[in-house]
Amino acid sequence: MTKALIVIDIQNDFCPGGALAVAGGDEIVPGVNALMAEFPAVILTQDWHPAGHSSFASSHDGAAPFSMTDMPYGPQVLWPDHCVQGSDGAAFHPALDTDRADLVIRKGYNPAIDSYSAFFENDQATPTGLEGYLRSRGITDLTMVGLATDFCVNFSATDAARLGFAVTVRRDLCRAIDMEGSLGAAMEGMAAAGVRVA
Ligand code: VGL
Ligand code: ZN
Repeated sequence: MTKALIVIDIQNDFCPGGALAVAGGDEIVPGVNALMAEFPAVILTQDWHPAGHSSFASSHDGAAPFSMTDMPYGPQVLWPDHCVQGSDGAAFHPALDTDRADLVIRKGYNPAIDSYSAFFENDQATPTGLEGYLRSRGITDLTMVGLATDFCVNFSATDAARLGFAVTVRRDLCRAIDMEGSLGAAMEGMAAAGVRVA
């Protein structure tokens, strides 16, 4: 058994003061840094959108942030502009220990498709390459922490479980957006997919 810690999207825009701030997002940083010491492999994900990304409400005439739209691949929440490539908001939280990371995997760079999951874009078909990386290193067990519990952590954890990895989500080291019941739905979805929520 080889295990890895997957640290999801601990970036300035998801922390208080950021463009898509998650309440208490910064509180988890010390605990995440400490947990890295227990893992032989540490992987960071980074939400990384081009300006004018199709998941931004500002790219859709008259659309309000947090409203829904229909994309060719299915329903999609329209977000405030966030994590624009190279911006301060896209940078990792300054206190996050990024030096420990073996790999930083960026996602959401395709202008036409959002990517919550670290494994597949939101069309649930286009791979990011993370699965191949983990398998070629012989990694079978994943622990996930980060932001946001109900979006990127949820999609990453359920995809990983479906791919056959043993997945644990450390709920104490995650924080949620929780819009319109999204946290409850995420907890149910993760349980149904066989994710262990600790
Ligand atoms: C995320 C919404 C949009 C996340 C990323 O990291 O959970 N949520 N982009
Ligand atoms: Zn995003």
